Amino acid sequence: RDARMAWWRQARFGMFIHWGLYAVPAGVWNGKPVDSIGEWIMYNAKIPVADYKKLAPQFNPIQFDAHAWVALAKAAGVKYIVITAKHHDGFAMFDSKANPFNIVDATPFKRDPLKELAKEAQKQGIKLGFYYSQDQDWTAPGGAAMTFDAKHNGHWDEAQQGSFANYLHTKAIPQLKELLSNYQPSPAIIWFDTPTADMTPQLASEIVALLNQHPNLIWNNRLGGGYKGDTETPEQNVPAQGYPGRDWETCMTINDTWGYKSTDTNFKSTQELLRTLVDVASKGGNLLLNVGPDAQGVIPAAEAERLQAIGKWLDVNGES
Ligand code: FUL
Repeated sequence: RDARMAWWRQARFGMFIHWGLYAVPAGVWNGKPVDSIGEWIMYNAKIPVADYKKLAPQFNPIQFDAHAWVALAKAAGVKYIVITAKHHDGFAMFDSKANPFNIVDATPFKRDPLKELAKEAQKQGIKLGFYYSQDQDWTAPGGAAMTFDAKHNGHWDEAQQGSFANYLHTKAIPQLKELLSNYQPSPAIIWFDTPTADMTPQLASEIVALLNQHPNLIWNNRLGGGYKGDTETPEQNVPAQGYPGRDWETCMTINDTWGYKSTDTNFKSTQELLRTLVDVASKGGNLLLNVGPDAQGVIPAAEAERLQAIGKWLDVNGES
């Protein structure tokens, strides 16, 4: 385990990328701004599955440039990138044979950004990990939803009804297999998220059996089913004492959203971000700092500028 975690412990700084179909509405639905984080727009606006799926033909991020994204990450001084392969909306940002609701089959773009990023990451010498929402999937029958409002088990559309086990067996596990075997090099990290009670220990153990076939893989504490994973994942905060005896990584947004929102310009200053990075590092953790590229495939300038400024500071004051 120590050998497996060695690079990660030294890394200290990573770049999170939340990119998906939600970048198309960018926080606005039917002409009205939708409150809260951009990648939750389907949930917060209770968008029917069929309507949400209509976003796919509109998604054509022709300005996406894997080389530029990885070069920005390098300039920022991060040692790894974690990108959303599939968020809670169920849309796969990769070439998936397991499910047609993906960027290659359902959009005019037809390219696999994860493949392009894997190649660039290898070329430029940086690790790449995939975020995968294994539990919540709002467009797959049986995919879970959070139950803040308890109504229909958190769902709002008949099309979401179904068996969670069936969803796992027909979509989540097959897609995880694709992510673990179709990329060169294979991902360094799988970043799970928002486990619900649907993820029983038995079902989670099926995923763990798959993960165990990849001995160098690092995965976080959000699988569910009682599994602790390799890393603690405080969100939008730095724990006062860190996590003695555990590896941990604070994930944080630069503004207030993870997925792109056209109206969110509440960017933290470079100074504040640097203080957070130093605070995290001094307590023995990693900082996974998020950017939310837009529907054209561009990382917002205000975010890119801050990353570059952090990298400049690290060049002068950092260890490496
Ligand atoms: C949360 C998710 O629900 C957010 O959308 C985001 O991905 C964040 C990193 O984790 O729990």
